[in-house]
Amino acid sequence: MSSKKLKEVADKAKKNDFISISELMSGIENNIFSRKQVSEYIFKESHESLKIGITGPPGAGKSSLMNKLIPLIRKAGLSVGVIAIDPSSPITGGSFLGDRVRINNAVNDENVFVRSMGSRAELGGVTELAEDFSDILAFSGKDIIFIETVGVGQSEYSVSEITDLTALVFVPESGDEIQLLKAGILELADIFVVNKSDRKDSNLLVKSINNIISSTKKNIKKIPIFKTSCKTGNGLDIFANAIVEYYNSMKENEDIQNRQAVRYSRRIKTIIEKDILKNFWSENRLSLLEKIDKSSIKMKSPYKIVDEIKGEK
Ligand SMILES: Nc1nc2c(ncn2[C@@H]2O[C@H](COP(=O)(O)OP(=O)(O)OP(=O)(O)O)[C@@H](O)[C@H]2O)c(=O)[nH]1
Ligand SMILES: [Mg+2]
Repeated sequence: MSSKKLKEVADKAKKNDFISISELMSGIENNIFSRKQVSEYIFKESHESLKIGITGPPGAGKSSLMNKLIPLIRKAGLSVGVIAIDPSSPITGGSFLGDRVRINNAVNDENVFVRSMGSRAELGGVTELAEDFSDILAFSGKDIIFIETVGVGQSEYSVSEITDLTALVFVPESGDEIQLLKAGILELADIFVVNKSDRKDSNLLVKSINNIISSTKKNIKKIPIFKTSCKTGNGLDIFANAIVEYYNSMKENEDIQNRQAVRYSRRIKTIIEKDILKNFWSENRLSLLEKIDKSSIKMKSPYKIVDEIKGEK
């Protein structure tokens, strides 16, 4: 794609043109625009947003929560972007959130942009793509950007790497939360949300989360717990106000500033690693790898083959 075309698309995306925002995202996803080129246009102007990871067990109500928070955040005059990483969907690109993801409070609002992503991209690629998408949303002027991921093991870690804050959503009666908390995920949480608080045992859950927090070394007072119900609406305004407050104080929040610096250097490291690998695997080297068959296994140690491949240009 020509850089003239990219400039045109980027200029329009910056003015919040819906189609151009989508075009930039799909362009990166489908290798029509290079990440590097896009980054040159957008990077300097993608630092004003607050990026929040929303993660937790399947069905905890993450999408419902965002759906309810959006109008409240909009009332405070802020715009919203959502990236939902949908592990069950094999489809990447273009698709807007369907019924499954329950975000419909934003259909006619040009200051809300919602994008779902499949997770079929190569390992690590989903996080990288989500990070690029969130930069594009920031560039288009979105103030708050939510990134939803289902908390199944590894994904909490990756979402916390690309966001300013990570909210862990738990529900009473699921039983998963204690396991998750024990597994060290506590270290990643900046905010706890106990959703479905219309159900019984939600106070018990708040209590057990509090117990777990106080039995670890992490500074307890810094992790707030919000009790919400998307069914009755309880607690949603408090949570939404807290998000607006985080946004307003983002520039003075040292934790967030530090986290952004860590993110920046991690990103540089990833780019270097990818670049080196890409340059390494020339056609000739790949063909040596392809020649390996059953007989090679007994003949040569893998180290020997590595030397041979390295010796090739
Ligand atoms: N009772 C009750 N049900 C809720 C609440 N929040 C969400 N739900 C219901 O919980 C189910 C799952 O909600 P989702 O918002 O799709 O949950 P999710 O965490 O985004 O789910 P995945 O993306 O599939 O992991 C839906 O049937 C919602 O209607 C709540 O506060 N109370
Ligand atoms: Mg969801």
